[in-house]
Amino acid sequence: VNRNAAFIKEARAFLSESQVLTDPQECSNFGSDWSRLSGAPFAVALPESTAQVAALLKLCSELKIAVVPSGGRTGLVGGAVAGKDSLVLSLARMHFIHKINTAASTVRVQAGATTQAVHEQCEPHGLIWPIELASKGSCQIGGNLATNAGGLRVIRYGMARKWVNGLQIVTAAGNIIELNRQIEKNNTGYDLIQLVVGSEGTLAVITEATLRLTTKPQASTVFFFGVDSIEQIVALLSLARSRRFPLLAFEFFSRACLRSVEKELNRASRLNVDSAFYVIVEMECALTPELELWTESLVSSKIITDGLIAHSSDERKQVWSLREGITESLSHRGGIRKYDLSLPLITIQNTILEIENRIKILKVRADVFWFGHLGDGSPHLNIVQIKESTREDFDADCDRFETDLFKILLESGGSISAEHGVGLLKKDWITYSRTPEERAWFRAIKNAFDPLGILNPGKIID
Ligand code: 2HG
Ligand code: ZN
Repeated sequence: VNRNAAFIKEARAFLSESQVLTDPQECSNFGSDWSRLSGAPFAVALPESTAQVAALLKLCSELKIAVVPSGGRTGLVGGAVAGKDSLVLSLARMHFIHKINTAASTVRVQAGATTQAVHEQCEPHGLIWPIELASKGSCQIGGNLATNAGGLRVIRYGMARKWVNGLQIVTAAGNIIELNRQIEKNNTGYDLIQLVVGSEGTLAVITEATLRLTTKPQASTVFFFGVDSIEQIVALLSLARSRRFPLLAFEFFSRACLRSVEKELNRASRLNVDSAFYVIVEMECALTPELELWTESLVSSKIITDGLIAHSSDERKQVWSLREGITESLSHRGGIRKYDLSLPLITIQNTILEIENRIKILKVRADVFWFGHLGDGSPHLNIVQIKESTREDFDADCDRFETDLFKILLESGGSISAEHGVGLLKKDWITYSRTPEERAWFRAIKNAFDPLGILNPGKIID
């Protein structure tokens, strides 16, 4: 407590009044993310320059204060949740975006720029930073990189780590380090940029990044299909891939997800046949008569139950809004557990069936929602409390189920987290995805970067 008071006094010597927040309501906002956990830091700092970030970290090192680096806080595993005696270091005021370097096809941005603002900056140049997230209006580049964000275009472009050339970081001790400011090639030993990317704020604070850009697809076609089973979705994936155009997206959701979006957000599907699952395929090519014939052949060969091609940009938006609205539509219903599974595609159907069976056998009193990135082998499973169940029963049911779920993942060669990271919520299960040797390296690396253990303590591993 004395340390906290000392921090506030000293921080106010180099930050303005509005850059250090201590109001409990504001602290709890900044200390929480989109996961079911919430936090209550003692203060929030809003630096406006890298020098101020460095000064803050120096001070926190001296006083041994835990620091939770903070972006748009749209994460789902509690990675940005801040404990009682910690400081939230928000990058929100550092959102400058430099001019696009068209020759290099890169852009230098401060960590607090929102993903959407970066997209908008690139648009007039025919370039994209290809990380496409439903939360792009709120999430920030620093957070995208710190969590190695995935999203809706991973099948085409990979995750965020592929789209960064340089990072400016501030270490726990308060030193500013440039990791490959703007050159393309730098084959000089360990790749520290890639170590920091995905480290969830446990190794350093990202203050700036040089993002790698690519050209906007020349054309794309959006298909919306109804299908009866996961098996058919995988068959459809094979067929879509053999069209020899790159897939920009291959997303799925269950009937229950569609109902939820229809009911909660007033959106509607234009398919006529009611199906167990729906699939959005976006192909990087213009619509041709051949593709229309292909869609018809999918119906006649019973791979799909129904299908349509989005012809106008409104229709495309309408199809995508069904998928993008799922998380929001499920968010006001009481208890919710979110699982972000990564599975080998060859056995994905059996594993999903096994998980469904387990939910039944364990009599989990909840509604079940499957959706997400089937083309990447990464379905999301959301389990939502029903009215007939109390919060206590729901939590107890889920806790029992979780233990079995993660065992199933281990046995199937999957991962407990595909794209959402580990944070606090998946930490207890990391042994299912990482060996003892890997975890020992994690600790050694953490110790090398942050010997006092002040950066986002308790996240990923203890
Ligand atoms: C998505 O793919 C996000 O829409 C959110 O990763 C997933 O809410 C979820 O479980
Ligand atoms: Zn996702």
